[in-house]
Amino acid sequence: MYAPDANCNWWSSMKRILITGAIGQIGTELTMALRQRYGADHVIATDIRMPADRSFLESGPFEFLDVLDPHHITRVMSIHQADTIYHLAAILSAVGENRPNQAWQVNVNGLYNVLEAARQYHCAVFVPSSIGVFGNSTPLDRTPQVTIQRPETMYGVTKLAGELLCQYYFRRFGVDTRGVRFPGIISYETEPGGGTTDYAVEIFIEAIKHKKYTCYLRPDTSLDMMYMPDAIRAMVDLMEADPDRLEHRNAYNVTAMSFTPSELAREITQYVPGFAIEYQIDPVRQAIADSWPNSMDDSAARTEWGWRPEFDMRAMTRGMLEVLAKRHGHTDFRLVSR
Ligand code: AKB
Repeated sequence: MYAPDANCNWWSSMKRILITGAIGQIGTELTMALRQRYGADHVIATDIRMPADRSFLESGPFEFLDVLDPHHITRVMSIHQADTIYHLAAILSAVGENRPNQAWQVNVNGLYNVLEAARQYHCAVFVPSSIGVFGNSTPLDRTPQVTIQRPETMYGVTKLAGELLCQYYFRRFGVDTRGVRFPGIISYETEPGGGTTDYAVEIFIEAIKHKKYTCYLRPDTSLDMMYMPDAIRAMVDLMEADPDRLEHRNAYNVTAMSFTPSELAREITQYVPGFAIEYQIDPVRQAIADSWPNSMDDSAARTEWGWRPEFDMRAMTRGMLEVLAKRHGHTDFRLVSR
């Protein structure tokens, strides 16, 4: 967990952070991490759904908030006097292809409402972008920080529009906007919903439950990925970074590992003997994955705010399986130490 540190005490005594989309895959864990770091009362979790988990609800303030309603955003912000927003409410890539209109509404109009509120209330804003901002005309190996961005999905179009909108609010109005281009995020707490990289979470759950998994991507599809503890650290470190050093603030390439479904399956087999993967390709998600980088160059993030991932595929696989095995009551689960 991302613990409090002595240097942030003065800062946390002032900070009031609002998180949108707090019940989603990233939001659930970010909320708990920020509450631990800055104090429970300083972190206001919001979503359009009520949390199913009681302990989440009891861990600090929660507000129902629809980012499509601008007055609702400003009301909640003024009640809680927020000075920082982590804006996580978004529609992911596969759902976005099914519901392009909703993806535009939430990912662009929702972000616009949040940026407007941030301008009025002098808030800093973190917005996650994605590997989805790249497309087939982008160099897909060691994808540079600054390169061709012609995404072919509605998700990519909205995320790229989001990067530009954030940069516009920074330059035009001085809103302290910052963001990263996240790869697939792997976590055991809350499942992702509607993404192209979701297989890298599903595979662990199915390996523990049934020792087999049917993957919707080809075995040789290489994509960037990141374990949740690194993703949380990326967000917090970027928001605490010295603003004078941030040249590419909207948004930084960040990655931790890059692998294919067959490489991940081989790694899981080291811990779950007999695990079997088969493939039933979903043409929509395969086309999306094919248009995304095989691996990104994240040197700008490393240079400008000290980004360093801690988990590679091996450490992440072990962490995922240890927790999920325990959760599903596999006391005899064979964890082979290597
Ligand atoms: C998705 O697959 O849509 C997301 C992403 C990479 O932005 N996980």
